[in-house]
Amino acid sequence: MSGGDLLAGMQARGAETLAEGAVLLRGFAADEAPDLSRALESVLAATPFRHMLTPGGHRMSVAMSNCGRLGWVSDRRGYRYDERDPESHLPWPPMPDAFAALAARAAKAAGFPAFAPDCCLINRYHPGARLALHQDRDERDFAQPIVSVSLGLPATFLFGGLTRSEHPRRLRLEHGDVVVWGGAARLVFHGVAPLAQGEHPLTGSARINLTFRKAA
Ligand code: MD3
Ligand code: FE
Repeated sequence: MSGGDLLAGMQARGAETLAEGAVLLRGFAADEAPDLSRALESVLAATPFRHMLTPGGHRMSVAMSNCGRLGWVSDRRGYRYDERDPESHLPWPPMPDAFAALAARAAKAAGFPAFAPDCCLINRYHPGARLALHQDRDERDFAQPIVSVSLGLPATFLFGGLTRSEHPRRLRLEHGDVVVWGGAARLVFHGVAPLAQGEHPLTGSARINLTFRKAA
């Protein structure tokens, strides 16, 4: 994709380029956050948050669930996408229309008009929860972007380079912020610093992050 296409696809207001391929849309989801939260409640009624194990046997501090045709799972056997919730053995709940529509609209605003995610990984952070620096590389096609939506308490997002040794930049992500990670930014190392205490009117003492992926 050319820079011209990227600019043509952007909204006139609110799009900020963090690095080549990484577009921050501040507050993009703020107005619809209550609708997203309601849809999320019905997903979680079917497939509640759980703390997965890393392949090394550590319990993740971030609680996770999924919706869509595929869900990201981790256990002693490794990381992978699976069509079923390993707890219930049932298919993951379908992606709510409001989720899919938001992800497509954000991707389009960042220059990816054809993004159709098949997975939404739902991450819940309580104070102290963190996500160590990692790359997302369990997906089939790295030409597909990842769209992330932040809800509730703010977090310090860590945003490194293509090697683990590159010192990460810190970026505060707030309620309603959406980031589209495509192009050269798709394989950067990233993580989340331990969440600070707080209260948010929509999510209480939690931060929720939705990451939309085209996994298959
Ligand atoms: C940059 N989640 O679920 S969202 C993850 O806030 C994950 O819960 C974080 O990293 C969270 O894998 C960060 C921002 C994000 C998500 C995916 C990315 C940034 C990314 C993939 C590639 C590059
Ligand atoms: Fe990630």
